[in-house]
Amino acid sequence: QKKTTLLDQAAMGRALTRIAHEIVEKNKGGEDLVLVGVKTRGIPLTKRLQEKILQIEGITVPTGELDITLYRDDLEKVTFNEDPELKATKIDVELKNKKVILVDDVLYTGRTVRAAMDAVMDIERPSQIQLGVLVDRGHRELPIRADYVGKNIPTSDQEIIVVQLYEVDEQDEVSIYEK
Ligand code: 3GP
Ligand code: 5GP
Ligand code: MG
Repeated sequence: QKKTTLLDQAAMGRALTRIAHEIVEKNKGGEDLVLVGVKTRGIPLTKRLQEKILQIEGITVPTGELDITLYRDDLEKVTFNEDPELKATKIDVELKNKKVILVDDVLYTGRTVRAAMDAVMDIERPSQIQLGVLVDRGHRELPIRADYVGKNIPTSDQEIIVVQLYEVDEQDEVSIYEK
């Protein structure tokens, strides 16, 4: 059941605007960037960042998609050593000598990001891979960290973060639930 709203529409918008500024600052404009979204909700997030970077810098950063899914039939079940698998890729731009920014809604164990990095490396070797997430909920099982974070939300194993984006869920909201 729901506990609290952590980001409303306005706060989510501000967090993404800040991340877009951080991306262009760190990458000195963003000419050689590619934004790659991870499956469902990472994809609308890449489109929103693309639009914000266009407003800030006047350039359209190309985007791509990865479908990486953990075959967890029950998300509530405690799972160990399960690695997510790459199901599909849609990246129509050259990645060679580009800086790839992976984008996902939630960073948790880091296993999805590890699989995403493998998938990108299998396509072509970019000059750099960076990571942006809307929410970092902690509990890493791999030495992975995000370069851009919308909000750090320390969670217990009993809690899940529900991310709703209007492109998918008809509203923008991040909230915390108790299992
Ligand atoms: P997403 O496809 O937008 O990332 O995994 C399917 C959906 O379930 C995900 O949406 C994610 O938001 C949601 N979800 C909630 N809790 C979990 C979790 O603990 N693990 C995974 N893999 N997904 C979760
Ligand atoms: P990881 O692979 O880091 O354990 O989990 C990251 C992936 O699982 C992300 O794609 C994210 O969507 C999903 N995920 C993990 N935990 C949560 C959570 O609490 N809430 C949501 N919405 N997604 C989660
Ligand atoms: Mg996700």
